[in-house]
Amino acid sequence: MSPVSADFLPPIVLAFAASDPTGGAGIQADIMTLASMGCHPLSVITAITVQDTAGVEDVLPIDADWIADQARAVLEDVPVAAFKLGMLASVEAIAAIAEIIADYPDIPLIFDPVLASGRGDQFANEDMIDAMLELLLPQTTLLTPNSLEARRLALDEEGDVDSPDLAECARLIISAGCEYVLITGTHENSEQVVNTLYGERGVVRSDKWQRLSGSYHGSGCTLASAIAANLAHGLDLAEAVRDAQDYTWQTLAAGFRPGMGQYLPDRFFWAREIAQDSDR
Ligand code: PXL
Repeated sequence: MSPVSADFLPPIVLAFAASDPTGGAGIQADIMTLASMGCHPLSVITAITVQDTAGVEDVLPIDADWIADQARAVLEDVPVAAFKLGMLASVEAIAAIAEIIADYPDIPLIFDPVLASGRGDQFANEDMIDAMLELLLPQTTLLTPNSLEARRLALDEEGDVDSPDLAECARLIISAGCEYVLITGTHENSEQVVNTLYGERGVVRSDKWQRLSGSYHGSGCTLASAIAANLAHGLDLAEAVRDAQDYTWQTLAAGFRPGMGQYLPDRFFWAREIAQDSDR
């Protein structure tokens, strides 16, 4: 007997991101998070990286036409409830993706602006940042920078970066065209991690989380994908952000260290809890 009817469809999320062979970040993180949260992931690869759990050695950007072809093929076939953007490795890729998502203005877009890894590997140059601001921000429902990325994306009227204050960064980022920005506080020198969601009228919600002692790879990808999953399930934006932080914190608390470098989030922590319970 099948518990699901023949026409059942899980909510479907299309993620554009780069391959991370460690399974910590990138498209692998998106796929695991979306699947763990009951969504079906569509995945468009934007770049291939060479890395281990300690750092990135190389990045091969995928040709922009190939990115566009991957996306168009699935979009013409399958209904999508949310878009999620991760690492975009060239100006041409950013332009191609911006053109595609412009054809789907009603689909929410969660954009994690991956400018560098948590370990300091740089992924975006100034031209790419300009292209993100000009072509993608105006189409973004929610941008999810960490505080370092927020400071690089917050350009004042002269186009200069000069604000250390995160509320001011949020104001400048929203004036570049996105609806909401969630600035994560892992890199700030605070006892707890404070993540703040801003909208056009200022702070929407601010959540504090116990700071975990390990160094983690893939937390930002996990958080942005979890928000996309929640929006695809129909949650409103503030609730999607709150629940996704809770999920992400649990993946980190259950994190494991498979190699010599960073810890990886366990996106399936709940399945292991169930398996343990049934072994008892
Ligand atoms: O965590 C950001 C990130 C996203 N995507 C890929 C990465 C990283 C960080 O290293 O490698 C592919």
